[in-house]
Amino acid sequence: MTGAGGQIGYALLFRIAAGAMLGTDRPVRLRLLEIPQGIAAAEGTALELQDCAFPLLRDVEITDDPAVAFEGANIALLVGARPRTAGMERADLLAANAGIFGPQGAALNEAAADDVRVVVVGNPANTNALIAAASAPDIPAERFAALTRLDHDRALAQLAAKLAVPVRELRGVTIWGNHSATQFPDVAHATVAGRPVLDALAERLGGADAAIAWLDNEFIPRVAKRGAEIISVRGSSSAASAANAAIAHMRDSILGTRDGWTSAALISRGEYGVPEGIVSSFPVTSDGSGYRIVEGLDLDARGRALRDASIAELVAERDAVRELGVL
Ligand code: NAX
Repeated sequence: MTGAGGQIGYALLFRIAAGAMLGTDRPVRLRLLEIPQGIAAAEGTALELQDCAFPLLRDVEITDDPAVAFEGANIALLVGARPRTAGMERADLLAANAGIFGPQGAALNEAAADDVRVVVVGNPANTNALIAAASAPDIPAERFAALTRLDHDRALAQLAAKLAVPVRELRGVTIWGNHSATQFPDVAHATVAGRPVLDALAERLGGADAAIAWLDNEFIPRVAKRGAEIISVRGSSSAASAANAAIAHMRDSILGTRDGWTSAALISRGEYGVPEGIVSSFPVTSDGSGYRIVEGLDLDARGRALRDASIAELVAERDAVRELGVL
């Protein structure tokens, strides 16, 4: 795990060590990668991990060397990233993160286990995942994902609240596109207790037009901008919910998805007309061997337009990174 001294790291490590990601029968060895300024925070977390006396936790190693961190790694959680600071242009942000995710991808390529699975949490997550995958030519590209499970879970929670149903009754929600405010949370195929969500919303809100208006004016912007809402209320960005989503992403990749599909950002091979080579969020399932894109869903004109706006942003990020000579 990279960025282990940060706030998501603090929310992630204890749950992983307790067995929340791989099950309570699988021992865990943690390798924590930090930059030199973050090492002390990671060391403090390691002391607390020790004090929990987790039965599954075999070993914690802290390093600032990616080659050491990724040696033999089966799972890589790439959380640490360079945040946007005042006055920083998008190109600067992409360049700074390319300087992190390029070398980390190369180190994974050299050192990780043959079965390594990688999820990128650090933002801009989709393009960071693209850079890491491009820097790891020997690792199949489908083993790299960017985290959009938090967006997926936010969408489920908003729908469940509106319909006054338990989250477990919902299926078939999809996040398309970028992990950013342009993402498209799509409920066109979603069901609640087996019935179309659109019908249930229309019934509850007084008609199909009212349902579409709620989706367009409240649901989509609320989910897409939930990160900013958390920052404004909490004073800092999502940490425990992001950690929970990273655990759910990896758990479902390894143990398999149940209850239909979830969302993750994977490298497009042209599915749904998404340009090849872009890391976009899609509907995905896993039988335990890793995520695969669910194909064959219809997207209506409205859905396609919303999704295409996010894809355009991803293409622009990819092009900006190409201009930097990174890809
Ligand atoms: P923090 O700033 O608390 O922690 C980040 C840690 O990463 C720091 O300890 C820093 O020293 C370390 N780091 C920086 N560069 C590194 C490198 N090259 N190698 C190893 N470690 C390095 O941020 P936190 O709140 O933990 O968020 C981490 C990342 O997650 C951010 O990029 C954030 O934007 C992103 N998020 C992504 C989400 C998603 O759903 N994909 C949601 C939550 C979060 O916003």
